[in-house]
Amino acid sequence: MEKKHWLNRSGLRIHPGHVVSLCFVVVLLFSSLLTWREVAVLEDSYVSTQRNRLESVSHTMDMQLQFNMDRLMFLRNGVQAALQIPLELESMRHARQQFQRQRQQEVWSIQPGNRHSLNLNGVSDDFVAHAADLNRDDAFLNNELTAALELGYLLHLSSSASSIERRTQYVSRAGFFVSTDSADSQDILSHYAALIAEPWFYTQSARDNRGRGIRWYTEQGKESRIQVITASIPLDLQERWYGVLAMDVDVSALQRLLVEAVGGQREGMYQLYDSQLRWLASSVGKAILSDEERQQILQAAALENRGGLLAEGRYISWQKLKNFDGLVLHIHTLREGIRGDFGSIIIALAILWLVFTSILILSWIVIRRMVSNMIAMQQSLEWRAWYDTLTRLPNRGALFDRAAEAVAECEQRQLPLCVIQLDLDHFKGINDRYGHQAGDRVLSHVGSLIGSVLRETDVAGRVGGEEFCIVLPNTTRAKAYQVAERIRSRIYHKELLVRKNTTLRVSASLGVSCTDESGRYDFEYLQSVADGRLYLAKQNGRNRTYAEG
Ligand code: GH3
Ligand code: MG
Ligand code: MG
Repeated sequence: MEKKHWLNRSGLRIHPGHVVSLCFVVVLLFSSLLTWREVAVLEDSYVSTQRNRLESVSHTMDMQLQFNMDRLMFLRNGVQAALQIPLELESMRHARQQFQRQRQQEVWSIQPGNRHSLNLNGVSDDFVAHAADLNRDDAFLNNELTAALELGYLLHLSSSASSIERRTQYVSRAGFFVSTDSADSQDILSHYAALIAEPWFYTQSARDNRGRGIRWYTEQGKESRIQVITASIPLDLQERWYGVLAMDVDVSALQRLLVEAVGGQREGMYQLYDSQLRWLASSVGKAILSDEERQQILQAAALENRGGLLAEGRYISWQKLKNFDGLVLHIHTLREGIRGDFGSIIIALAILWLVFTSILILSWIVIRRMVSNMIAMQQSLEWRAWYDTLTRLPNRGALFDRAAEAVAECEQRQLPLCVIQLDLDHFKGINDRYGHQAGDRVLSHVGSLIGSVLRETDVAGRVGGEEFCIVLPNTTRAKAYQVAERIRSRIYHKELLVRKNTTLRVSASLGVSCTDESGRYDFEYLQSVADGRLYLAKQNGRNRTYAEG
């Protein structure tokens, strides 16, 4: 009778080893999940720290740029006011007269009478008449000339060496300009022709710039590096486009602004790009964006004002500026990140996870081994409880149990059942002559011989020292006699080597009893009848089978 060693609850068969493994896997999963969550939270806070740093740099830059944008707006509003109500000064009238005298000349220049204003430089009526975007309409010209002179005052008085602007100009569609850079007065014709060919001038028509606000223009110079960027705003009054106010800003000045804004922050590199993601300035070093990163940021910047991406071992966060048509980037390599606080926490977490996982795996191996040892021990104990270790046949208790089951079943189905009792002949003598060990070998040999003769449904067991009992369900007495005889003959004819050069022949006496004699389905009764016949066999010479008497 083999009992299962499985845990058997609510119909589920679960191997204890599997339960242990499952528990360890769950613990490992949970610990990994927790570590992963921790890393994700850390990563979020790392990203937000980087963004906050970038935001503070962008904000500082925006504040600086705001001043210049406000100045451009202030100049535009001033010129608009002057267009509406022009100052009627003697010097203005004089300048207008000068213009009327010179307007046919290829180039002309009007110098106001004092040194507090800037020159008006212009081209001929003929030039204006032949250029597409230009228009010299006398009805508006006087006011515009006066306003441009007033602008000259404003520009002259408000120029500041610390400002980031290199030059501010007003370029009129009526064929003249005012510039804070006096060098522009030297070759008026080619300078003006160049001005009206600039995108920041010709894309400021009402159709091209519907918002009429400030726009930034970056122009790639002859060298690959951009030197100057231009903020320009159209000048309109009563739906008439007079010209364009433009402020050139040196990229080196923006670089200065960026470095000032970055201040003492040493982690990573800050960079300034225009809206097309052309590099303008860096806090340290040069541009290092790959084409792929450039594409990714351009796509994201079309939808968002700020963002970040992890690429090629570095984290890039970016933010659009409010007062400049461009972005500030913060590039932080993972190596720098690892050297920082976040890196050390993540490394500590990874080491913790590794140590924990190793301990877990080690204890899993130990516990699994313990569990399988326990199961093997339990199996062996269970087997020993039901089997005889020498003959490997069921022991007395197991045989009685199984015999009772077989008897009950045959009784229920009214089938014949036979019992054979077997006792080895002169076994004491074998022990005495060849030793106890040889006797044991004989017992083991006889056990396997009996087992080899029986059917699946038959039960054989060792019921005493050298006594065996065999239960044959659904078997008639005649058939049982044949089986008993076969067993007896096999035992007798199979010689056994007990020592070197010494073989031994054993014999057994057998008694057979059967239910078809008395009709009694009672195992103890059947066994006692078989025992009686075994006794007869012993008395009548041994090595024989008795099935009656
Ligand atoms: P008989 O033909 O009348 O049966 O003679 P016998 O010598 O076999 O007599 P009996 O059945 O009384 O003797 C049984 C002997 O079997 C006694 C004991 O020494 C021996 N024996 C019982 N169990 C074991 C065992 O496990 N190992 C060994 N070697 N001998 C055993
Ligand atoms: Mg005996
Ligand atoms: Mg005996």
